[in-house]
Amino acid sequence: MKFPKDFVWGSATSSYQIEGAWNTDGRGPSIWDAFCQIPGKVFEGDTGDVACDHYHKMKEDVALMKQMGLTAYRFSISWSRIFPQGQGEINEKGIQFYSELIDELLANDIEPWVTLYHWDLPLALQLEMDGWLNKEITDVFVDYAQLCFERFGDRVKHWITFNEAWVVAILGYGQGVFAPGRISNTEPYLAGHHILIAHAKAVQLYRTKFQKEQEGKIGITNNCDWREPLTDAVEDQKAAQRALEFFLAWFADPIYFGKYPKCMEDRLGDRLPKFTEEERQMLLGSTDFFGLNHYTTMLASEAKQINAGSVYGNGGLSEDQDVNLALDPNWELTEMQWAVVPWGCRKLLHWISDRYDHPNIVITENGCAYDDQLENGEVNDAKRVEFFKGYLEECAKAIEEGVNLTGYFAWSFMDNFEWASGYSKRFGMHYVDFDTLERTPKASAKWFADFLKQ
Ligand code: GBH
Repeated sequence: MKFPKDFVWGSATSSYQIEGAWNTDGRGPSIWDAFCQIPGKVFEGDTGDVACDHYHKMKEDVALMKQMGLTAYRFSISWSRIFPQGQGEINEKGIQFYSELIDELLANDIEPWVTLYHWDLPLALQLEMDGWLNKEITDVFVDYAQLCFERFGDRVKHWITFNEAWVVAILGYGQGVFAPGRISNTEPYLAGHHILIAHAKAVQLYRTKFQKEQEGKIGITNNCDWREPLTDAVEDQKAAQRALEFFLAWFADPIYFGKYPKCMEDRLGDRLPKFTEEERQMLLGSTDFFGLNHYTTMLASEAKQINAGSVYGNGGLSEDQDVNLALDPNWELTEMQWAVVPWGCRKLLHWISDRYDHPNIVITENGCAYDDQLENGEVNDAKRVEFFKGYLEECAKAIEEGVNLTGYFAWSFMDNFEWASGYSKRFGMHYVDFDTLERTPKASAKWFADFLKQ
């Protein structure tokens, strides 16, 4: 496997999934703190109250990163830790935590890649202004972003505004399986629209007030699973293309082309909001890199009849696309029941490269969940090692074929709170005992460390 010399190698986490300390040192609640309290929403009633207690074990965790030879670490900031009410009063102790984390990383030669929003909206903003449904939140987000640029931008050179707008919109406002738990077939498009505008405004602020002096880069991360046509039939090929546009082009086209994909406009009509000319201009080119989270692949076909309520589909919103999704029975499944299909990753990288004219792509998440067991102080997660090998091989091939892929972050650094699945799914390269909170490097962490040494 060949990778360029300056390729960025890292691992990723997010605030609510690892920090714990949910009400420590003045942190305000987020929509996930509230969502976890609703019986039935999270597997076995788990919460992020303690999670990996990274808030208190930060130095230990950075030492483990160093031990692995990571040169980059992607984490997210808990908005309500620094603005307990989402806006207004600043919590200096929250600022201090992230400031110390950044210093600790830099002291260990690890580049911080900071995500501003990984789903944990301050609860106050949900209650007071309906979260992402209200356009005014775009300015509140910009104030939060500004504080982060001011306080951390001297040391942070890579910013990601939003993690996976698709998940926020579809799972949070469409299917209601993630916070804030809304169920609707109009709200996802409105929430997604406001996230895009908030992103564009924050980038504009960074570029006009900070970028020159701080010399950092700013972008957005979107997620996309690959969609392979079920058959060679033209209608299935079109269905797969449509599925990718509803998934990824929804959020990438406005940034690269200044508009939503035509198939979304045609099918959604008035449910798809419109950008003003000013917003369009602000969105165009508003990213310095193409952040991509990629996990799996499905087969797509023209839906003559939608598999109502199928788990395989973009939820109740699949009707908007008329696409049926299925799995090839030969594919191996992870503990999330997501198929392991390394070549899907390469196809997706090419699809992005072709559609958006060879952008600089950074895989900001890729990984898998397995039911890892601690045996005699060791965790042999051989399947995860195979997964990384397979996906990285396809990444290397894509680079050889001309794709401008410049970085890769493994999800995740350690086992953590897997949202609605609670602690039942292990994604980490470090095993976490959630009773003692002790960390143990798995075989995959050692494999990754060896791989990075070559
Ligand atoms: C990421 O999202 C998140 O950023 C991260 O916080 C999370 O811990 C990690 O993934 C693991 O879940 O259910 O078969 O239809 C992942 C986005 C979108 C990827 C939905 C898989 C569903 C496949 N996911 N997709 S299926």
